[in-house]
Amino acid sequence: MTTTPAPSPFPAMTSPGVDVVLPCLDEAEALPRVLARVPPGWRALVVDNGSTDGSADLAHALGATVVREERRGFGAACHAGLLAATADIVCFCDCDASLDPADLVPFVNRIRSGEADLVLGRRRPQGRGSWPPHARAGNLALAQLLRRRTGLRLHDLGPLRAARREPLLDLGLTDRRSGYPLQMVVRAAEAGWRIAEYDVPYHPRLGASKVTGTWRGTWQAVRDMNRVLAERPTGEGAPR
Ligand SMILES: Nc1nc2c(ncn2[C@@H]2O[C@H](COP(=O)(O)OP(=O)(O)OP(=O)(O)O)[C@@H](O)[C@H]2O)c(=O)[nH]1
Ligand SMILES: [Mg+2]
Repeated sequence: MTTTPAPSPFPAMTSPGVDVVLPCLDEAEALPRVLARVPPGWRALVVDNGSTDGSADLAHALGATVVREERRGFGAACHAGLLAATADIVCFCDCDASLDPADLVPFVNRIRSGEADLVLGRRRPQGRGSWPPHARAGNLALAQLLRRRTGLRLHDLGPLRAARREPLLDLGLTDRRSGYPLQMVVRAAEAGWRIAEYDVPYHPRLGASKVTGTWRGTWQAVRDMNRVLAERPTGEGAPR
């Protein structure tokens, strides 16, 4: 960074901890690898979304805090984790080993230093199969629509991210499916948050694909995202 950042518009932080929300639907294969990569001292909050493969018990046995969310949906799981979090800084990371929770360390440093209010990981595919072409193209188109709507120049709307808990709650996010990450960015941008992007490696997931690798999942995600982009600005999330 070469410029002096504007001061954070939010109140000073009170707790030094970090909670990492890990939405989880049948990710027993990936959980050991993911949890082993959570930085020391941070709390892993695995939000079990009705798994039938023993993910919840495994996460508990591996030392994670397990939150149960019966309502299906990526957003439902992420939001349950946000509500269960208590640390000043909350991170989000998929639980399929496609992303590395350790990559969140610089994100958190940037939030903590007050240089950014929301930090997003720009996914950089590693090897074949980590990010199918249709998903990559869809994501790029979405980033362009986002630019038109908010003026934000982002390359990705990836799930690896960090922000402060209370301001995040103040955004009043309502989407509980695939539109959740997009709604977070749209509302944060409209509330004047400083949003930063970091390159992060993106690996082929462990376990069976549920969204990106299936037509049904992709179609539903596109519909959810379009609904978010059609929303009128709410005025929520502005600094108190
Ligand atoms: N799809 C989906 N994922 C959920 C749900 N609840 C929690 N998750 C978790 O959310 C994270 C992201 O979902 P993924 O299935 O990896 O979605 P994706 O990365 O777009 O696509 P694939 O990796 O190809 O399946 C994973 O850790 C899932 O286990 C849910 O109801 N639906
Ligand atoms: Mg995935």
